[in-house]
This record gives sequence, structure tokens and C-alpha cells, in this order.
Amino acid sequence: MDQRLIFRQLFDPTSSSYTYLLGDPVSREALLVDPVIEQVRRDLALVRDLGLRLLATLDTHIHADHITGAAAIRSLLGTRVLISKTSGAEGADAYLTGGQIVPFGARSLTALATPGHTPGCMTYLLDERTLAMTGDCLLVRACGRTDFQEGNSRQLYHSVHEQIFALDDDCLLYPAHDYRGLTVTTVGEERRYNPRLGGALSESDFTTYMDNLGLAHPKLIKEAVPANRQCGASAASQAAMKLPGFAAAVCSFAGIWEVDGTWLEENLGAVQLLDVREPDEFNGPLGHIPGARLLPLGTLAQAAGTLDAGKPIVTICRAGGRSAQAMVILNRAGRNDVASLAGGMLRWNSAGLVTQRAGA
Ligand SMILES: N[C@@H](CCC(=O)N[C@@H](CS)C(=O)NCC(=O)O)C(=O)O
Ligand SMILES: [Fe+2]
Repeated sequence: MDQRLIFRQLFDPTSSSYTYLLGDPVSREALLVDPVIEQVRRDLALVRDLGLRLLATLDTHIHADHITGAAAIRSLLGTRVLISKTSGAEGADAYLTGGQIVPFGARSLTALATPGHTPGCMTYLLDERTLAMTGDCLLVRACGRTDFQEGNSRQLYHSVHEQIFALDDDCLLYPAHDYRGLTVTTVGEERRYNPRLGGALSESDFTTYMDNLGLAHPKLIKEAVPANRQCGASAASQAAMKLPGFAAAVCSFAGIWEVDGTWLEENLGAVQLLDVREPDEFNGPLGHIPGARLLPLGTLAQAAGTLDAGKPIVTICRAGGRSAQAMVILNRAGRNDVASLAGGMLRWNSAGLVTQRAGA
């Protein structure tokens, strides 16, 4: 893989969608292609962990099976929302046309117009033409359907042959979906082996194939298409985004909601503190936070019902590991208003925050 590129493929199992994060390792500027609303917190946690600055989100098209995370990410980070002009979407910050270049640091993506699955479909090609994200135009040994959203199989045939098959054989192709868990292909493989478009198959072979796909419509089409016409800025999108139990919590890439010590010290009265260490640690040299209730991790599942139902919970341990596990256990017990203290009592002590020690 190119050492001058940070590249991550992220999966949403509900819709079998892929999201792609591309970053320039020097400037740390980054782009996110096809974010999924339910995965926004996860994706932004990765952006944070990698020390990237997200400039924009790009959708390859108006998706029919999930809501885009574009508008939600814009409202959280101030990123620009980009989509093709011919998509008909409203509320973007810029509308792309074929050939347009979107830079991130020293790197860039070029938008190629590849209509057919929808009229506004785009493929995003990396600067050195070694990698492209094809959206639902070309999938691994498959392609996007053409039986809704003004799909057109003739147009798709020409997009694939004239835009994608025109790239070098070893150019990597990353799809927007795969329903079998396949992750990547190349131009050469698809040119030879794509069962709909490869080898000696003609345009009429392809259109006949597509006329007989016989697929059921995506389950979410009625919610997704109207929301995506607004780039995901709608009530349906807000509802689909996983919200924190309380506003200050931040989701880690591991899926753990965390609060930091400074916030916690200022908000001690608004939460219930649950220390999940053993009694000797609670009363040991690291001490505990005043007001914390001791409930060792092994006893937590059984005792979950005894916690105050009206107050969010902050779980605490030595270094932030067991408290993360405590959050998962409490989620399982039906509590979604739980966050773990990041870094535990070790970080709390090194920040010099108020601590109670046995005998003190
Ligand atoms: N069962 C899926 C269907 C998804 C679907 O139709 N996906 C479109 C992309 S938006 C497609 O082109 N699929 C091609 C295929 O399944 O071969 C759902 O309900 O979401
Ligand atoms: Fe699609």
C-alpha cells in the first residue's frame, strides 16, 4: 500500500455498505467517502485516533438503502458536503461535475461521472490512478441494480466500459457495497471475470441480465431516498444517529462512551459514580472519587437493577479498562446513559483532581 496515503475501509453490517477514509499523512487532511449515519460516531473516533482533520464528505450517489452521515458530520465538525450535481440532492456545500478535483493535503480525488445505477453516480479516482471508489457502479463481480432511482442499464454499461475499464488493469477498485464480504477488486479482474460486464459480453447481454435481476427493493428505500436528497439533514437522520447518553460523552473507535476527568469534576452532582474496582483498590493509594459507590465488576450484572434509573452513570476503575467493560455490561442491562471515565483513577490522580483516601 502507498505509504503516502492513509486509507481505511469501514463496514456497516446492517446495509452491507463500505465507507472510505483517505488521509494525507503529512498535512493530516482527510476525506470520507459514503459515511453511514449509524456509524458516524465510530468513523469520527477513527479520524480522531489517527490525528486527521476531515475536510469534506463525498457521497458517490443518493443511496437507497441507508441514510448518509454527511449532514450529521458537517454539524459536528463543520466539514463540507460534496455530491454530484446530477444527483439532484439539495443542501450540499458544492456540487461536483465529471473531471472535478477534490484535494486533501498533497493528495486528491478526481470525480468521474459514472451514471447508470442512478443518474448522479460518481466514481472517485485517486490522483495517481491506482485506486478508485466505484460506488454502486461496479461492485466485486457484480454491479449496481438499475431498476429504480431512474437507473439505466445502457448508461451503466457505457460508464463501466468507458470510465472504469479505461483505467489500468492493476488499479484497485473499492465498491460501496458487498453482500458476501468481498472487499476489493481490480480493473483487470473485472474486465475479465465480471459475470455481467466482463469478457466478451455485449451491451445487450448486459441489459438482458439487468432486466431479469428480480431483486426486492431495499427495505429502507422510503426513508433513505428522501433523507439523502437533503444529504441526510432530516429528522429521520437525527433519529438514526446514535446519540450519547449525555452530551459530554465521546465515543471511542472501540465503541466505548467516555468522559474526561475535568468534565466529571465539574459535573459530579449530575451523575452517579460507580467504581468497579476491588475494595482494596478503592481504599488503596489511588483513592476514589468522593461520592463514588463501590460495586466490583464481577458483581455488577446482578446489582444493575439497584442503580438510580434517573441519573446517568459514570463507571470508574484504575486505568479505564474495567470501567469500559462495565459500560458494556450496563448497556446489556438496558442502560444507555453510561460513560466510562477515560484513563481511570490513574489519569484522575495525575490531573490532581479531588480524591478521597481511606483514613483521610
Ligand atoms: N437487501 C438489500 C438490497 C440492497 C440493494 O438493492 N442494493 C443496491 C444498491 S443501493 C444494489 O444495487 N444491489 C445490487 C445487488 O444486490 O446485486 C436491502 O434491503 O437493503
Ligand atoms: Fe445505491
